[in-house]
Amino acid sequence: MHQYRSNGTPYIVPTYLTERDILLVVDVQNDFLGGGALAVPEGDGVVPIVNAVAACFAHVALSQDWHCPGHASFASSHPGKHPFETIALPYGEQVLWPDHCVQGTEGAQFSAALAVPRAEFIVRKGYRRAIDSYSVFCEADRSTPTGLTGYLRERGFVRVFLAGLATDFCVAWSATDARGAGFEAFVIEDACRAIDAGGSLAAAWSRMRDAGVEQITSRDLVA
Ligand code: VGL
Ligand code: ZN
Repeated sequence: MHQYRSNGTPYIVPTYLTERDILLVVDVQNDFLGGGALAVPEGDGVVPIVNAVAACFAHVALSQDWHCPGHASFASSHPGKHPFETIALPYGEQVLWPDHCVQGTEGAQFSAALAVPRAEFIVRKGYRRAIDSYSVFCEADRSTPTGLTGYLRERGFVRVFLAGLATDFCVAWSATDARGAGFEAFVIEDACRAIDAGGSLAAAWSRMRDAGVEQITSRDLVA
């Protein structure tokens, strides 16, 4: 079945899910939720939607932002720098963040309200001190793989559906990298929330559309 985006171009609605589809739940961790160190506006709103959508999938994987203390993406690691400023790192420009998702901390744990007990795989990322990783597939140096591509290929998945936080960073980078790795990619828009700093959300959707990422909603999946 075809439906049409607001600009008139068609996209294919996944009317049914198969054994070759996997839901990738991106970074639904306490630090990105209300009261967290890097709370995404209205981030908590994704949790019930993710829970409902996950029930439709035979296969679910989770990602977990998992930084070491003193990580290069933390403003606190760069004297005189403040969160949301940028800095030049060897691999390019890096946005600096408040300390967040530090390994083993409560902030790095998945939300207690996330109810996806069937998740089969957890990908951790951003654990190398000198390299950030928005993408669940490939770190910010654009060459260090997380291993997820190999996992998904070995399991025979064809379509990757993405939900979680944040739309304009980890979800967007993961979705475009999923396309680059040869998967079909669908972002479930209402199951995501954005940081949206300096136009980052519009820029992310533009990059995703250029990469062939499909934009759907949970209503396309949940009857
Ligand atoms: C994220 C900023 C820093 C995300 C992770 O999950 O979108 N954003 N680390
Ligand atoms: Zn991070």
